[in-house]
Amino acid sequence: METLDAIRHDWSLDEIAEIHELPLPDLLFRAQTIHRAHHDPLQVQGCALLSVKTGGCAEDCAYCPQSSRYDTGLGRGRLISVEDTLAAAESARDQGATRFCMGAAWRSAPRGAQFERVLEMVRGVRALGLEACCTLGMLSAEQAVALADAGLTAYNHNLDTSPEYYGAIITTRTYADRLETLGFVRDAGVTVCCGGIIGMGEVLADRLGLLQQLAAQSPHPESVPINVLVPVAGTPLGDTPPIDPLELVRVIATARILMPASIVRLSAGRLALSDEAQALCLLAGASSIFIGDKLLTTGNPEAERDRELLDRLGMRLRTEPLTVI
Ligand code: SAM
Ligand code: DTB
Ligand code: SF4
Repeated sequence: METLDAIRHDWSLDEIAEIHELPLPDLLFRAQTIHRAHHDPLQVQGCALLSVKTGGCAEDCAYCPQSSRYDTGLGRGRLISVEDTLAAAESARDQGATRFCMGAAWRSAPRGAQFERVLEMVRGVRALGLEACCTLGMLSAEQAVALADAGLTAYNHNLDTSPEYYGAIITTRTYADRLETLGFVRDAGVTVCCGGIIGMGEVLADRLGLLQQLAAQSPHPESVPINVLVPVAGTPLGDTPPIDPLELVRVIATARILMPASIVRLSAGRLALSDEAQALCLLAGASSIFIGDKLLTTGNPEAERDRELLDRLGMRLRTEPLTVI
C-alpha cells in the first residue's frame, strides 16, 4: 500500500474512485488522518469575495449569472474604484477574513488603465495585511508577472469539471486555455487557486476526472475551492436540482486525500447546506469558507451565523494569513 499521504500527481481514475467510494466512516477517517498531518484541524481560514467588475461577460459558462448571453438581471457593470475595493477589504478584515478575493467578469484580463487599477487594488489589499487573490479570466504571461510584482498571493482559475463534461458547460474557451493561464500563474511565482463546481448535472466519472486533473498539476494547487452550483434563474442551469450534500462531503474528502498539503475550500453553495452538512465538510478536510453575506453576485451565510457555527463546533477562524509569499 502507498504511504498514506505521499504527494502524487499520477492518481488513476480507478484509484480515485476507490477512495471516493469508501464507506463514509473509512473515507472520513482517512481524510482526517491526512488533514491532521498537514493542517490545524480546529482552524478555518475566512476569505472574503468582492466582485470588482460585475456582469456583461463574453463567455457562455452555463452556470454563471454574469454571462451577457443570459438574462439574469445583472446588467453590465464597470470596474469599481480602488477606494471602494479597499474599504470592502478593510471591513472584510474586521469580520475575520485573512484573504481577500477580487473577481471580475472578464473573458481575459484587459490591458491598460483597467489592469493598472487592479494592480493598485492588489497592492492596497496586501498593505492591509491580507492575502490578495484575483480571478480575472485568462492572463498573458506578462500580466501574471505584473500581478506577482504587485504582490498578488493567489490567482483563482477553476477547471470547473472534467475535460469530458467541460464542453457541455462552456463552449467559448477550452480546457487547454485554462491550463495555459494556470501555467503562467505558476511560472510567475503566484500561488494557484484552482477547483471546480459540483451539482451541474455531471456524473460521478466527471467528479473523479476533475479531481484527477486538479491533482495532476505539479505542484498541486495550493488552494482548491469546491463549489456547489448555486442555480441562478435565467442561466441554462437555473433549474438544476440540488445534490445530496453527502456527495459534496465525498468530493471534499477525496480532494483532501489526493492533495494532502492543499487548502480545500468549502466555497459557493453553503446557503443550501444545513449546519450539520457543513460540519461534515469541515471534518472531511475543508479548512476555509467565504465569510460575509455575499459571494460575487449570490448570497452566502451571514458572518455572525458562521461564527456561531464554528463556536458550536469548537473551531475558530484563523487570525493570521496562511500563505506567505
Ligand atoms: N471570469 C473569471 C473566470 O471565469 O475565471 C472569474 C470569475 S468566475 C465568476 C469565478 C468562478 O466562480 C468560476 O470559475 C466558477 O467556478 C464559479 N462560479 C460562477 N458561477 C457559479 C455558480 N452559479 N455556482 C457556483 N460557482 C460558480
Ligand atoms: C470560486 O471557486 N468560487 C468563488 C471564487 N472562486 C471566485 C466564486 C463563487 C461564485 C458564485 C456565484 C456568484 O456569487 O456569482
Ligand atoms: Fe465570465 Fe467567469 Fe462567468 Fe464564465 S464564469 S461567464 S468567464 S464571469
